[in-house]
Amino acid sequence: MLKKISDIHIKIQKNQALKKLVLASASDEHSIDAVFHAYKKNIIIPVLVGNETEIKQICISNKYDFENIEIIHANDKQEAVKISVEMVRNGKADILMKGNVSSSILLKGVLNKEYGLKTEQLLSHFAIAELKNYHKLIGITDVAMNIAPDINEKSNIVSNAVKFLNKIGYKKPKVAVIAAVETVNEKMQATVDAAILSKMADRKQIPNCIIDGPLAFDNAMSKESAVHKGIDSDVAGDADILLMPNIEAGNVLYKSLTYTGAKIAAILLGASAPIVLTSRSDSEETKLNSIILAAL
Ligand code: COD
Repeated sequence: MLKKISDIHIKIQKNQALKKLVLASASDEHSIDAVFHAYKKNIIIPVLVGNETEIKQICISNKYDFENIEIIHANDKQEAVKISVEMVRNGKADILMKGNVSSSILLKGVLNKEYGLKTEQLLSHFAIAELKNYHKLIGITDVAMNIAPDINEKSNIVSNAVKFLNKIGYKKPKVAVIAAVETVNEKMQATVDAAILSKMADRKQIPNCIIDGPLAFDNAMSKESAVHKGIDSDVAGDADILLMPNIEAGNVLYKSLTYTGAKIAAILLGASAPIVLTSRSDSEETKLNSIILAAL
């Protein structure tokens, strides 16, 4: 069980071969900062793709030695995404990272049938956060890719998150399916979906995890709050993953946490390679944490 974002840093130091990371549309100071920090920590070797003049200017003004760094010029953001995605697809890089480009342009490149990184799995976004008042890291999904997932997509989003946590050592992560209330109300689809997902986990249709829901955010995060409402649940107050009902709820939660002091890392799961997909406004620290999570 990981308690702090720094636990991810420790984990990576133990078992890591150097990965090549390609930064798509690299003319972004926070992203370049994060990439150079990860480079100095011996976690990745960067390739910077985008407007060469702008990239070099950022490196010079931040005193980064780019002499040995591969910089590939692209005429615009779409071209930068295409070059970067193709590099990963062709095995010339291990990790794709979003730079100064919108999520939807990057994701369209990732989903491109000819040169993209699509697999048979659904792609989904997974963030992991260290909060002041919670006893361990909490995963949050999907806050940035799937807009209004149906029950099938929600089940795939949970599976992606569970498989990832299984891979890094969690045997049976606890998943709280978030809704506005903790009882099933047929007028609130999120509560109906939550009940179905819980039963799917009971029947091992979604294996290697414990799922409970619907749970409101308060009883997912606080045992006391759950007990107060008479909810008897192994997940309440001890969740490892929050499955959010849709992108709006997820994104608002993600940004509320980011802007009120949470430490966060975020990646895209389900593609043929890990993808660092942070918000352009995220801090250099969040981007560095996300690179480390992707490399892990
Ligand atoms: N996983 C796998 N395949 C997918 C996924 C997915 N999550 N989403 C779409 N596809 C496939 C479809 O099956 C289809 O074959 C092809 O991709 C195109 O599907 P469309 O037409 O639904 O895709 P687009 O290009 O219109 O939209 C896909 C986006 C990911 C761009 C879209 O869902 C989107 O804009 N998501 C939100 C991104 C965003 O703005 N985030 C902001 C928060 S930072």
